[in-house]
Amino acid sequence: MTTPDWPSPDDRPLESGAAAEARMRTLTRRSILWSAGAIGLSWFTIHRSATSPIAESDGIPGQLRMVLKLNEKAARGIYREDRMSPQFAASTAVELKTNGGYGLDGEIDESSHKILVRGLHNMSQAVPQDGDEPAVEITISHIKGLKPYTIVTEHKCIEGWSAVVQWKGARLRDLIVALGPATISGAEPEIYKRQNDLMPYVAMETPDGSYYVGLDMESALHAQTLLCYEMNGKPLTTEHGAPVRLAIPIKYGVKCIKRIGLIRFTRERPKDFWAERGYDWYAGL
Ligand SMILES: Nc1nc2c(c(=O)[nH]1)N[C@H]1C(S)=C(S)[C@@H](COP(=O)(O)O)O[C@H]1N2
Ligand SMILES: [Mo]
Repeated sequence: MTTPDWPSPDDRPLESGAAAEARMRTLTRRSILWSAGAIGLSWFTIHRSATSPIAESDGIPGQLRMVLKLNEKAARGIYREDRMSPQFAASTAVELKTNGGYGLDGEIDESSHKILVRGLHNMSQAVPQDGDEPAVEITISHIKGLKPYTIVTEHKCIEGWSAVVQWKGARLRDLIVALGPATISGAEPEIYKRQNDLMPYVAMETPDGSYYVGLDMESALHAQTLLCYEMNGKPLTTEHGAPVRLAIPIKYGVKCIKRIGLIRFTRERPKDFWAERGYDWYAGL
């Protein structure tokens, strides 16, 4: 098996918990200020409309249009792509109960485990698969060879419980940069410069295909989206998704697929186990 070339990972530092929280506070404060401004302007608008004629376009009075624009700006301020899920002190991490065992039957040997990858810009290293289209095969050592990150974040399950957990693993974005996903134009992928040209979705499945998630590319590239091999300072157990699982704290727990066996970059929105059972596909927090 040939090893894909690994360009140097993106070394932009992951924000510290304090820095992330400080920015969350700034964003919150900023949105409160925008909202206060918007409310003030609304009052002014209503007051003015009651007392004076106003220029209208599209049936929307001028000042009201301004208020709508301000509100949109406030909302976008909160949903910036680089917004961070809050991070916590390592001492607050607790044992995560196991939840959801789809796709985890039997034991898996970490050293021989292969993750199949499809939808790359360059598939020349693809290996034939029994009765299936060829795929590039990567191993856990490829993932462990990428720069490791540790984050302490809150895992939130749609069932209504949550727990602070410490995760260690590689950034999915670093793997995406290393592998080079297919592009819409067919040109070489430029992950940071031309994100809009990348396949808009990432699909992941367990080796047996019985659990599967779909991610939007923007969330897959998020700095806190990790391919994890350690939880709370210890190697992952089988029930928690060994040899490698996803931690994606900007989404609900359903997206944290355990025991990843396939990664695929795709133009179509991938199927998603819990979305097929009535939950929100995006599942963002
Ligand atoms: N392969 C697989 N991954 C999965 C699930 C599953 O059933 N199978 N359940 C999901 C759900 S709903 C949650 S809350 C988390 C739970 O992770 P844990 O068992 O490590 O607590 O895993 C997610 N990933
Ligand atoms: Mo969950």
